[in-house]
Amino acid sequence: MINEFPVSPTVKASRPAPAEPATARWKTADIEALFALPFLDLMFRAQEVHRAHFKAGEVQRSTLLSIKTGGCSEDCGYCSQSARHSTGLEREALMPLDEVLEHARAAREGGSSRFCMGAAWRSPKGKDLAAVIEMVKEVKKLGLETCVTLGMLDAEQARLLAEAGLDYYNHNIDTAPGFYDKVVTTHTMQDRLDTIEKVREAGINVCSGGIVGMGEGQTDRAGLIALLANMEPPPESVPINKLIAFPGTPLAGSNAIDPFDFVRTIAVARITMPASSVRLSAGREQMNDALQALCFMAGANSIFYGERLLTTGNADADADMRLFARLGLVSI
Ligand code: SAM
Ligand code: DTB
Ligand code: SF4
Repeated sequence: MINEFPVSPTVKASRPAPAEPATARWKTADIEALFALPFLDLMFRAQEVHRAHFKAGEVQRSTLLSIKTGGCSEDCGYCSQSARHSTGLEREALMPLDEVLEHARAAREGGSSRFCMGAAWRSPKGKDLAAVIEMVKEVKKLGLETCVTLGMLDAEQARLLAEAGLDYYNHNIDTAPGFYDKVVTTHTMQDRLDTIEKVREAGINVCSGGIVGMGEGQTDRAGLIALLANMEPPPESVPINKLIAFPGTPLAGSNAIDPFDFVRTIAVARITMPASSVRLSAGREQMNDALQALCFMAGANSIFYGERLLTTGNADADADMRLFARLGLVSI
């Protein structure tokens, strides 16, 4: 276990944030001011907001499964699954339904309440979407909530997923608008926002968040949170990922984010999106117990649980349950 991260200095945003409408609920500047608060003041405010909206100490668990790994056409700089990076990952076919259900049953037995299926697609093709729809229906029959992340959707695809009873669609905006094209060039932030709008219009809960530690500055982090918090309504679920620097990806050499800046990002998400679940997502395997405890203090009330994320390892499940017991956290 790595106990601490090397600390990178907080850099200035690469570009000025785009102009915000006067009516925006949260101005990037106000969010930057939250980031700039003394750490203990920020944590106190996050706790106040958290306790006004949620039972303190209750944490929801979701289990991830990669149902279609590798060979993706997109060039997202952080991602092990892009066919454009030499990460050594093999392209795999879509997982058969019975195998998916085996994983889902194991997730239910392990105590997860939601099962999230991820596919390395720019967007799903008709035949593939039909297969995923069967997965959603069958996983729901096990009594689990369902979430899928399949890339961009059109309105009809979103409607079909809603009809299948899908509970959540994950589509992260990943970073600030001004930083996005430094990380991804094969699609735009607007493409991401369009999909989120279609998911929302279809009546599916939105799961959208981002990644920190990609070389962005505090203003970029504020821009990411502002975009999420100003959505009408904000996403029901907000995953905050710490970059997993995967060998062979363009971002493999990124300096790790200062762990306190990671905690600050969680706290600012909690304050600006008081009614949303904030998920302490990728990167927990590299975090010690004390840092994770700070993330829960900052208002994280959801985790990915189980031995794997998509292509990388996750924190040990038994160690998670020991940590929950030591901290008096309760799974919901
Ligand atoms: N292809 C779909 C898409 O891009 O939305 C779904 C799968 S994609 C792997 C889902 C999310 O995983 C990304 O939006 C990103 O936030 C997160 N992710 C991918 N690689 C990551 C990494 N190395 N570290 C942290 N988060 C990562
Ligand atoms: C999210 O925000 N994080 C998850 C899930 N949504 C799909 C994915 C994390 C992926 C981490 C790198 C990997 O395992 O490939
Ligand atoms: Fe493809 Fe999604 Fe990875 Fe981007 S993040 S390369 S779209 S799997």
